[in-house]
Amino acid sequence: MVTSHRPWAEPYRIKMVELLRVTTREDRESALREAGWNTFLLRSDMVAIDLLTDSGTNAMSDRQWSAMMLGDEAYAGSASYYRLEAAIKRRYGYAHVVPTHQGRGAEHLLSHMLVKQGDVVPGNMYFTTTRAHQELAGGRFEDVVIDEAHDPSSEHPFKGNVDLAKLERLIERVGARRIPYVCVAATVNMAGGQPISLENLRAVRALTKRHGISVYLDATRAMENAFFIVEREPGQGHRTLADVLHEMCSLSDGCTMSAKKDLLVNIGGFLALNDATLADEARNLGVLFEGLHTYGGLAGRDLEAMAVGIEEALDPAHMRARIGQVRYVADALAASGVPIVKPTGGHAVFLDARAFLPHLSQDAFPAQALAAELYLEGSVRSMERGIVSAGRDPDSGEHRRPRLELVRLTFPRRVYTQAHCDVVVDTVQRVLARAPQIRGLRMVHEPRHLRFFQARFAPL
Ligand code: PLI
Repeated sequence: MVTSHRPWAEPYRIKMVELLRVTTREDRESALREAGWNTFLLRSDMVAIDLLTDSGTNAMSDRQWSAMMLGDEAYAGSASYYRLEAAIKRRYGYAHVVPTHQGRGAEHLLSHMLVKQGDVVPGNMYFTTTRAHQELAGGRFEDVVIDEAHDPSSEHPFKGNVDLAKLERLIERVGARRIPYVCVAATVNMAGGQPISLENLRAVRALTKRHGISVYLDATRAMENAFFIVEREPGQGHRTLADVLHEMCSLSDGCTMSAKKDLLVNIGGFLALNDATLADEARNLGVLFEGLHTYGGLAGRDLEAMAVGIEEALDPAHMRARIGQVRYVADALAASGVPIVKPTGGHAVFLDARAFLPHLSQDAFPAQALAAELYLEGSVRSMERGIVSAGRDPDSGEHRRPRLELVRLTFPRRVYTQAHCDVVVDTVQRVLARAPQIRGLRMVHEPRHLRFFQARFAPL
């Protein structure tokens, strides 16, 4: 803690700044038109406060930047790989580490190895790239998260928990042989960055073990999940983040990881596993899709930055400030009557677009329209997490219709100041004040894969 009188303050000071461009409303109207009302298609130099994602948008420390100078750029056997491997083994505890260019690289390797045509992969709510790779490998995702996760007003402290009865019924229905593994995300991004409890993770492990089913963790924001366990779970308050993280990983057979989140870097990921045969296969497949197993599509310097990031991210002062900033914005919004997902998760504040724009049906893409309005109003970039992100059902071809129709304000780590946060709150409040006048959108271009990234819209 920086001072003893506050729960948190940024445990760093700023050594270099990146200047922002000031735009007019006319500039933003024309930028949004060019972007087809999709915030993913905006040029970032037209955005002042970029809350699109916390992925790869973190500010690295002076220690990470200096570690990059030690990057060993050897094609094979890079010393940087061995330093990263040691850091991952120490903190995550898995036996084998295969670096990948980012999280979806690890998801690709895992799905390719384990998912066969007709398989079912249960998970605590879907994530876009994770499910896409399961489907690409011939599998089908089945949601086994607790019902509270789909209810933005539920204050359940662990909305990322797996519904054990749903999982058990699924195993009975399709048979354990059709389930290559259970995919457990910590935290659950699409539910609002909601954590899973240690107790639930232990129960998932026990249940799947009885049926001989593996568990793979999506550890992308597992350190943030560990923070919530220490903060909220009975009997866990005395433990360190590192200790809890280690136990979470010990309850799985491996993990996929997007280091672009928890690990405070701009690029990187890994697949970690305990099974030696599977690890050999992953290293081999990695050569095809990522790069040799000691660099995985990354530069040696990227591996160094990740290794340092692991230790910095486990510092409790870092995590208090990180989660504290997200809560600061969420609490200010909630206090002024803005409908948000509760409780506030780790990486983002999620606006409930259905409640924000009750006059728009889901076919008018309310969350997409709200994200566009936030940009027009205050040069704040956010992301749709609703019907557009959910995509189409591969069997019926119809839109999937998630109950959650959300706009995500995602906070990059160590990037924005409290004044920026105040601008965000002010922007959302202004849009809320004119919400009844906001019109919906229609989709005029729909890409086949992960459509939310590149879809284009026009006002109704
Ligand atoms: O963007 P990648 O390929 O490094 O990672 C994919 C990925 C996997 N799991 C989870 C929980 C994620 O949140 C995730 C990526 N998330 C992004 C890009 C986001 O904006 O949330």
